[in-house]
Amino acid sequence: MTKSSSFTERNISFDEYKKEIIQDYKTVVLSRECSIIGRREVFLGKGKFGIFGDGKELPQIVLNRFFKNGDFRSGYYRDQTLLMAQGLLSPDNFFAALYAHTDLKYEPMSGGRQMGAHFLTRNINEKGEWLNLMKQKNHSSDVSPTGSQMPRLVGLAYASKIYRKLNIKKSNYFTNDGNEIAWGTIGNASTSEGMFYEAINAAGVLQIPMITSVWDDEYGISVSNELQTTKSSISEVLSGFERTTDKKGFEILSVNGWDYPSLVKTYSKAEKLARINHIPVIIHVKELTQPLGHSSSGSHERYKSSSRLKWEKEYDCILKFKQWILTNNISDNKTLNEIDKEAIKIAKKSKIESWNNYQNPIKAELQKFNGKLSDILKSNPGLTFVSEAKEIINKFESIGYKEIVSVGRSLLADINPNIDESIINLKKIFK
Ligand SMILES: Cc1ncc(C[n+]2csc(CCOP(=O)(O)OP(=O)(O)O)c2C)c(N)n1
Repeated sequence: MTKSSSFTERNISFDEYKKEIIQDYKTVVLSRECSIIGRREVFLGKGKFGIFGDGKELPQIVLNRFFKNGDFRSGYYRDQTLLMAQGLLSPDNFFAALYAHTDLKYEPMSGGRQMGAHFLTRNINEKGEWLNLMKQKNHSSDVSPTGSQMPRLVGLAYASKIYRKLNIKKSNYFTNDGNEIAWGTIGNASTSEGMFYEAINAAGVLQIPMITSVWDDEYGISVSNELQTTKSSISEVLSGFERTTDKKGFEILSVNGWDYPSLVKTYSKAEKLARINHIPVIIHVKELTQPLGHSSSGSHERYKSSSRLKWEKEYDCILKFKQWILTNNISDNKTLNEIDKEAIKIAKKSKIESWNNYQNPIKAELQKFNGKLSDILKSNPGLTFVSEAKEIINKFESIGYKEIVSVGRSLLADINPNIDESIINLKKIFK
C-alpha cells in the first residue's frame, strides 16, 4: 500500500489518517462543484466573469497541510481550494464574490471590488489595530497582473529572515523567531515574466524561506508550454539555481499534481527545508489540468487537441485521488459517491442563498423606484414613456443596480421638467 509518508512519520493511527483524507476529499469535491456551478452562473448572466481553481485542487489540499499559522501566501486566482481548506472561504463567500456582492458580511475579501478569486486576509481590525498574525493564516491580497505576486513573495519571505537574524523578541504578533514561510503560487505561463526571474534570483541570493509552487497545466490561456518555456519545463530552465554541496541555491522539486502521496512527501520535504533552514524551494507541480478551461471568457475545446482533452479527463486530479483512496482501502465507492452528491447539494444551496442575499437589497430599491413611477402616473396617467419604463423594469428576472439606473437614465431624456414636480423629483434621483 502506498501510504503517505505523513501517516507513518506523524505517528497517527490509520483511522485518524483515513479521517484526514476523507476530509480532504470532501473539500476538493466541494471546491470543484463551486467552480462548475460558478461557470454556469456567469453564462446565465448572473456573474460578469469567472475564473476558478478547478484542476488545481489536489496540490492545494496538500499544501494546506504544511501551511501553519503565521505563514503568508502571495499567490493568484487559482487558490480557492487552499482558502476553503483553511476555513477562510465558504461556498457562500465564493458565490457572493462571483455576483460582486458589495456587503463585506457576504463577500469578506473586498466587498465585490476585486475580481472574484482574488483572496486576502486582514492584518488590522476595524479600529486599525494590528491583529496577531501568528494566530492566523495570512494571505496578501491577490492582484490581477500575473507574475506580480512574486516581488511581494520575496519581501514576505525576507521578513522572516530579518526577524530571525535580528532576534527581535518583542514582535510576537509578527514572528516566531523567523519560522514563517512565505508560500507563493504561480501559473506555468506566468513564469515567463521578468518579475518571476528577478524574484527567484533574489530569493536564491538572500536564502529566504520561500516556497514557490508552479501550477503547471501546460497552457497559458491558449498558448502551450512549447511556445513559451524553454525545453517546455520551468524546473529544467531553473536547474542552474539548484543548490549543490558547496554552493547555496534552491531546492528544486518536481511532482505530478494528481499524485496525492507524492505531493505529501514533496511538500513535507519543502516545508522542513524552508522553515528550519531558510532554504528557498521551487515545487514544479506538473501534469495538472483545467477541466473548465482558463476562465468564463473562453472554451479550451477550441485550442486543445482531442488527445489532450482526453488525457485531461483521465488525469483529473480529483478522479486520480478517488482512485487512490479506493485502491488503498481508505474508503469505498458508496461513501465517496455520497460525498460527491452532498457536495453538489451544498454548492447548489449556497448558490441560491447567495443569489437571494445579493438580490434582496436591489429588489428593495426596485420597489422604491416602482413606487415613484406609480406616483408620477397617478398625477400624469398620459405619460406613456413612464408606464413603458415600469413595464421594462419589472420584466427583468434578475436585476442589478445597473438595470434600475439605466432605465432611470433613459427616462431623463424624455422628461420635460416643466410638466410636474414629481418628475423633477424623479430627475433628482438619477442625477
Ligand atoms: C501581466 C499580465 N499579462 C497578461 C494577463 C492576462 N492573463 C490573465 S491569465 C493569463 C494566463 C496565465 O496563465 P498561467 O500563468 O499558466 O496560469 P493559469 O491561468 O493557467 O493557471 C493571462 C495571459 C494578465 N492578467 N497580466
